Amino acid sequence: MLYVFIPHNAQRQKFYLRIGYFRTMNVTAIAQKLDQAANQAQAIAQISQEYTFSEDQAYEIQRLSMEERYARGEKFVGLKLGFTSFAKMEQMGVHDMIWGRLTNAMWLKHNEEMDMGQFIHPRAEPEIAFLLKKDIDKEISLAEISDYVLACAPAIEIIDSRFSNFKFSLEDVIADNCSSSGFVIGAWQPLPKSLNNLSMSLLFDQEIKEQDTSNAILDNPFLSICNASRLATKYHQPFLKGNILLAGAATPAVFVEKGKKITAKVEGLGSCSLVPK
Ligand code: OOG
Ligand code: MG
Repeated sequence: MLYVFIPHNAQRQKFYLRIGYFRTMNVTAIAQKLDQAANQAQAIAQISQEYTFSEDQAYEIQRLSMEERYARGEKFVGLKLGFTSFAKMEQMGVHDMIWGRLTNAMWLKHNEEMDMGQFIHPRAEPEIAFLLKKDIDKEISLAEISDYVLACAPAIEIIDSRFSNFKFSLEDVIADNCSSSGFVIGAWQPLPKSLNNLSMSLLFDQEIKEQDTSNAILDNPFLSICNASRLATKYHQPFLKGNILLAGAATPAVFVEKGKKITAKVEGLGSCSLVPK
């Protein structure tokens, strides 16, 4: 006769939790799950609730989840940085710069209608975008920026964490391609000598929801290009002529409201808008 001890519920839960820590993670399966969550606009539980995993593993999950998008025909168009301002780090409780990949399917047109049904709990951020005029294959310095960057523009990023309640660890959000889900870029402007001390604001209809200066982005938005060049090189991500970069939000992100036109304004660069429907 074999007796099997089945602990009562609470103990059993703890037991499985402990096994979870040692379970080997199937990065491809997790990447597919995240991709599906994004594609179907259905939130999922944080990966970190089930597994302990490293930043490098998180970037590998991100890379694999992008493969799913590319297989459906989406094209890589550039990079984004996240948590380049203290306002964003404080809002999300995450204190390290992160980077993600943008595709053509995320790129909305100025004044385009944004279908709320395609998002879980979208938030908007005021950003600055850059356009490359030359392939970047090394870490570049501030002095080299005008050799590599053609133009800049005001931008809105729409982030939409695939995790319930927009809650995540650093590794979770990296694996989730840094919550990337949409963006709009205003008219390209020639690169000024400095992008410091420019007022940046996010409006819903006429109401200013958030405002700060461009210095909130790494003290100097041009540093986002240096950082993106370093990260793209480190992770062997091609970052080429014609690609774009979103430098990271200058202010906390704001939940999008149906019917309220979103506008980002950057002093001297103009504005761009989206209409959530
Ligand atoms: C992560 C993305 C952060 C930014 O501009 O700082 C980001 C998130 O907050 O969900 O895009
Ligand atoms: Mg952003």
